[in-house]
Amino acid sequence: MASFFPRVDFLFLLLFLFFMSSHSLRFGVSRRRAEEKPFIYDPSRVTQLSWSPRAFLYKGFLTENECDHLISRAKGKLERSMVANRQSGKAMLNEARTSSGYFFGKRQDAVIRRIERRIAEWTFLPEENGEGIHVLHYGLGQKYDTHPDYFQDKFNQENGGNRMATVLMYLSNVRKGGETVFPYAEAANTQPKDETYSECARNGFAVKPKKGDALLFFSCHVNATTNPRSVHRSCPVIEGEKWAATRWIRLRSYENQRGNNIQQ
Ligand code: PD2
Ligand code: ZN
Repeated sequence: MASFFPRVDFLFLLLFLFFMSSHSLRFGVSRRRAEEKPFIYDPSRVTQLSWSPRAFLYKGFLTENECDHLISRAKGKLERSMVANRQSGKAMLNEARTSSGYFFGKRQDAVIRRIERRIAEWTFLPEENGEGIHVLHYGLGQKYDTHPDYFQDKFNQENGGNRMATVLMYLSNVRKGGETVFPYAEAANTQPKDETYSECARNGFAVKPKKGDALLFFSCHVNATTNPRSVHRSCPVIEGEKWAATRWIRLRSYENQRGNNIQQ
């Protein structure tokens, strides 16, 4: 009888361990751990789209959960997007841009920190040069007409210099429309397009939004002068809605002396 009790204890311990491991699987602990694995750049997922402007697409750059996290943290805080005035740099309402948006602070939470680090690892551009991630929402018919991401005024370049590159992350799929189009890209009219592209995307190099994908393009040449071929537009959403997030990267360190709330 005396030797029976230790064996019961042992069986109980085994049952306990089994319960704990299935419990953590069920509640996503191991899935969360998997997502926190260090980012390993996978060149097979990156396509070079154009040399002028330099533009690249990374398939599956963000996980589904990361996309949903950015959307849920921005929802409820969105404000109508503004456009910087060319001369004064003042942010103003403009019918050319009808989306709404929300700026996160840099390193605002653990998921955002992880994404900011991943962007620096992919682009080889310093994390400190990045602005806070900006979430954008486009409802039906909403768009952003052709514009550059670089500034033409002096005021918006005081902190960190001009915007040299943009990482645009698509946080949702869009049933129709919502393409990002580069009308003056060197590859503009060689891209084959079928009827799944909207009318707005017919002229220019077009990228269709796909949840998790990230588009990197450079607004400046390697000598830091601005590249007018980098201008682009976001086509009106025709069916569904579009969520995206931008990370604008400056020529120099951008560490928030004036806040991150620059709108263009
Ligand atoms: O939402 C887009 O596709 C997009 C594309 C290019 C947005 C912006 N630029 C922007 O907000 O500057
Ligand atoms: Zn833009």
